[in-house]
Amino acid sequence: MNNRTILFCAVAAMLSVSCGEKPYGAIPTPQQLEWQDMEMNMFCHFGPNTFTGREWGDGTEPEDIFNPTELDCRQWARTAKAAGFKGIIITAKHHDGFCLWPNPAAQHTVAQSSWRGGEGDVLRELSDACREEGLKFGIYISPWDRNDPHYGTPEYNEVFAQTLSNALSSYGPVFEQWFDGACGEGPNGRRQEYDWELFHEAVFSNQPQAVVFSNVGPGCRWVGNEEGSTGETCWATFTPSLYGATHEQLPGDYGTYLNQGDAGGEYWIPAETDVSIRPGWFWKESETARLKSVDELLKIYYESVGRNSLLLLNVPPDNRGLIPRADSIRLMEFRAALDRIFSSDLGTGAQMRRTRDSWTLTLRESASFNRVVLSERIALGQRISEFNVEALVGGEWKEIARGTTIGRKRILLVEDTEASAVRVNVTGSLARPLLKGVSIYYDDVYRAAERVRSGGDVHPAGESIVLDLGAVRDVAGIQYTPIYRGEGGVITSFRLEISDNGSDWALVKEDIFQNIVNNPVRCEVPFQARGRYIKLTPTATSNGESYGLSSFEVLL
Ligand code: FUL
Repeated sequence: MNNRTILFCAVAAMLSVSCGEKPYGAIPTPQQLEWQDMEMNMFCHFGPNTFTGREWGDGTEPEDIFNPTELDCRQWARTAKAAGFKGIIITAKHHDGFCLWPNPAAQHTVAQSSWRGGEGDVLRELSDACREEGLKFGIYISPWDRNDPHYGTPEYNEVFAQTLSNALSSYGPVFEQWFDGACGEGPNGRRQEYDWELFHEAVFSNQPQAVVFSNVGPGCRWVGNEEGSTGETCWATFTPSLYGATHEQLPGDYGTYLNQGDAGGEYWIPAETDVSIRPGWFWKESETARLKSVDELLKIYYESVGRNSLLLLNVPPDNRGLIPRADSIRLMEFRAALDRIFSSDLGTGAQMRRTRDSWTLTLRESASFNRVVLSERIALGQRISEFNVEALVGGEWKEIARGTTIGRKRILLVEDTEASAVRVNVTGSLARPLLKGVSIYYDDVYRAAERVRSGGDVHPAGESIVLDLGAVRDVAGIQYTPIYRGEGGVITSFRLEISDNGSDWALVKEDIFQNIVNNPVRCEVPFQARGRYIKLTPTATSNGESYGLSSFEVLL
């Protein structure tokens, strides 16, 4: 057999696995399939805002403000690799127009700054570092530009296309081109009619394989929020014209439909969930205390990767040009949690049998699990629209979960279950359902937290916070995160009470939050109690007048 025959046999064997099935509806390109399999990428917001503490620079910042004294993109890449990310996307040009590379089409770039004598190039250093670490390299470039004098005139389209061509032809393969849809010009601001055909031509003539992100694709779509949450129903298929969309412009309140996509939609445009590990997108010293916890990151993972989306997690380098130690430690904790949960499939060695639209996994011996992971053969289209999962517990089938879409990966959080078999019944499908895999795991790390006032607030010193869990439940503790936008004092001592009915309270604990004034980070108070309402009453605050509440969470 020569090489070509071996290759032919291998391909024939692979195809026969799909049992002669024909694709249904819109299907992914090979690049989109590969992109979806990346699961988690790292976003790096870096630029003048890193030095001014702003989220949106106005474009008047002097070039010299960009001055990372210890820039080391290899440290970013090593951190990303160790955390399990498969690629890095860098804000090569944010809304302030400053280019992190010497872009000949602009006058507001690293070349005009005194950083490294005008010879520095962040894209060069990061693309090299990604290559060395085996990571893919992606570029964010904002069409909205608050610096470029052409913005708002037809000439800008030409300038922007040159900018794209330059960035995309100078640093090797680019796996994703990220077009930010934001524009905050306001009613009297400049208006730019973007020439998307020209922009796409600039991208694809230089990077034919690139997956293009925008509100409406064509490679992948925004998930519709920046909180890290994909719809429980999430189709990779999407029909932008249903919503009157023109390229990246989507009228009205589009969050929901981006979040869910369309069943049987016209195009394959899977969702990408972008969210920051910190409250803001750019690094700020003051936000180090407000890094997302491992539980919050796991929740984001479950609600993005676990709901048929790719997770793009922003980890912003600081003003030295390094990923801060605290963020890096948090990433490693997150990685360790994922490894602990998902490194052993408790269904290994089980037998899988299909009868009509049900798949039964008979375990070698009964196992305890609380996560069920399903996947659909998406290369042939996304089909399943409704299903349930049953477990064989003590000889009886018991429903443990219900859902709508599956897609590339669906992770179901179920109660702790000890069973000898697991059955997935597809009860709705746009075409013959093709389930690819069923696996089960035990997660002993994640503790779901009910959250009150996630937006934060400042409260008068004596005011209690009450959280209603909706039903009497076992409670494992609370978490208090102080400081809301730097306002208000912090709670230094407290009383915690619990109640079944909201009027008869039992004391759970009276205590102090240790070292909270000097280190106002999230404080955890573990305890075991049962009830429906939890009340936190401050008995003292640092300024005697008020307290800031970033969040109050109950651990279940
Ligand atoms: C938004 C931007 O306005 C933010 O600054 C950030 O870049 C985020 C990823 O996208 O639309």
